[in-house]
Amino acid sequence: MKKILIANRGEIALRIIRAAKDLRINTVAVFSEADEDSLHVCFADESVCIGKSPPNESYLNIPRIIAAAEVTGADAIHPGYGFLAENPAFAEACEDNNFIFIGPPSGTIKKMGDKAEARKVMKEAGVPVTPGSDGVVQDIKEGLTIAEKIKYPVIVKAVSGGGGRGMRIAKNELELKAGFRMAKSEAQAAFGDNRLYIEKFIENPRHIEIQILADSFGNVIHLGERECSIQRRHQKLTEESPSTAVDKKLREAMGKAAVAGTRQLGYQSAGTFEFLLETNGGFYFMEMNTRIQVEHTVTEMVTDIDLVSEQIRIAGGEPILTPKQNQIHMRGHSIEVRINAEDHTKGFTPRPGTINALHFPGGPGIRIDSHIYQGYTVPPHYDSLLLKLISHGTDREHSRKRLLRALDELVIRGVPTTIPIHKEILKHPDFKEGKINTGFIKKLGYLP
Ligand code: MV4
Repeated sequence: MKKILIANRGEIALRIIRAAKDLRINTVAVFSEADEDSLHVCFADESVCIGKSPPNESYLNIPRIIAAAEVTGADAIHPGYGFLAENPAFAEACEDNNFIFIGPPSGTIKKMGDKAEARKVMKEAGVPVTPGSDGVVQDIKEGLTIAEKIKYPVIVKAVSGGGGRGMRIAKNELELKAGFRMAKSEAQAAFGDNRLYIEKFIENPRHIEIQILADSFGNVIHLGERECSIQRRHQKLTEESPSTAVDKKLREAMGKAAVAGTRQLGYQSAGTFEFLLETNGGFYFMEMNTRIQVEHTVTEMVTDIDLVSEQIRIAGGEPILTPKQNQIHMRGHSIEVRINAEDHTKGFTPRPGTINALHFPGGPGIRIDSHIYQGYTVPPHYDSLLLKLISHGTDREHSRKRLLRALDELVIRGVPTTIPIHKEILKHPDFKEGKINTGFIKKLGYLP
């Protein structure tokens, strides 16, 4: 592999360029008209404008990206996260045009995109799944039968959903009848696929995910967990590794399940298993993410493994640098906060604008992944992530204090940011004690 085209923008485009530089691989940036003055264009060896600002005309436009790879002579394409990262048609287009897709085989993306199929594959691998339907639920009559068997509350989910879209909770028959119909029409409108499935609804779970790496030599390892329970509207705000809810025994059980699922699927690349963790310690497979994730950084901090570099190596046919599970050690504790240009007092509304003053914190145990600079204008067309601030310390309290110190040093003027809410979260007595679940942000009172 000599030249990678990065089919993305923002901080993740920079992250990929950095990994490529460390591996002595050349880079091509693609950009929209809105991103002409962005750092990923500056830092890449070459760049190509692929269209106007709306994502459909640029970062989501498969033919333009393939054409940019052809004219620049790239031999591989990294999709980053979001945009085309989990679009099987894009991975297939790369494969068909003889570009290495830096991610898993397109067939595995397709399989995990079908959430009913994903459940089936994981069940076959012995991964615990929530009680629920065997695949698609054809009609409400079948739905009612299943719900009676697994007992209410249940949750109706769209087969093509994920990330929280197209779900309905039902506490009884009446709610299920209404919820089933609404979920069906919502799923049809959102995904052009009205197929549904049903699961037992787990109340106030934690969202815990396991990072895996799998190469073409049959090496499959897990890199421990990330605690991602602090979310609003299915968008994560704070992530950490390790989780206060996971001990060595549970980590081994969840890791073993993730490795078994990875092998069953024939998956190769970096990937993530999302689990729901019950208060009693039971865990259930929810979804598999076939991309590099925003929060991969906390795993990098505690394992000292460069996940993007591993992703590139694996796609290039090389083995994982640390291919054996007993070589993986988690050291200390890492916390990440996502700082967005938005007004958290107005329901987290995005507020694009120009950054007219900027100061980044530093010092021991602090990492910043960001594409912003003084004078940078946050465009309105894409998500409003400004920077990821990540701390590392010997233990959770050390990491928490370092992150608060860094948040106090951080100055961003010109756009409102989520800095204040992060300070509030980190100082909250429940957070300090590690007493968090997916209801945490609602409890703070910022959401309806
Ligand atoms: C669930 C659940 C409870 N029980 N499934 C939300 C995102 C999507 N991946 C699935 N989600 C959930 N699925 C069962 N059987 C609760 C959620 C859920 C959730 C999960 C993780 C983090 C935050 C959440 C917020 C609301 C609901």
